[in-house]
Amino acid sequence: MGRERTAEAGVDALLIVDLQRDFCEGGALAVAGGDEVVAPLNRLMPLFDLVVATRDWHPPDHGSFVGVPVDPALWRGADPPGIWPVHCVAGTPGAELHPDLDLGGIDVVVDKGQDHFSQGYSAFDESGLAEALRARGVDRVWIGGLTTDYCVRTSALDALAEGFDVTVIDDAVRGVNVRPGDAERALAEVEAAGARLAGSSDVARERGRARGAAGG
Ligand code: VGL
Ligand code: ZN
Repeated sequence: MGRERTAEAGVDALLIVDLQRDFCEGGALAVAGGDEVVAPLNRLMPLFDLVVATRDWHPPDHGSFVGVPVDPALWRGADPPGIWPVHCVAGTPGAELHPDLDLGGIDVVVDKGQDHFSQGYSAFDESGLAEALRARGVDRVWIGGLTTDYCVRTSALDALAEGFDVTVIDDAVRGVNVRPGDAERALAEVEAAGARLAGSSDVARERGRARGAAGG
């Protein structure tokens, strides 16, 4: 069965958030252990009906970058502009998906963060992703990637708000931790908002059973 499952059956999607060079070792906004999420996510990809990868995909003068002047009246979102080093500039090596990520396992790549006047953290912000997932019959979303306290957090909260059943794969995410504990607090927050937290081994076991039962 697998990929031709229809809307009534419920399609399960894996959402890999911003697993890009700039968030990994040697990158412009590297987070501790960023590279470590590649292996578990590669292992999980074949167990899902649909795999979506997002890319933070900023213009070179994005308002989130340090030193870029932004009219505060035009800026949207809770975090102020100008707080991040230049990162994930569209088309540059730093914006590429991690070189060890199994690109062949990814069905759809969604670029976000192009709007000059917002952080663009969420995979669901003006990207059409919720509609695209619903059009494919997706009702459950598993989320991994980078970073726990920003794009994973915001994407998980928005996925819940869009009505998806959400699981965050808690050993397949890593945080920036601008303040110590931010990543942990972000996971607690998404859990309190209705997401499930699960480790990648447990997810793999569950998924194996689900596919076995579906004959896929
Ligand atoms: C992100 C900081 C700035 C993320 C993106 O992908 O979590 N964090 N831009
Ligand atoms: Zn960004």
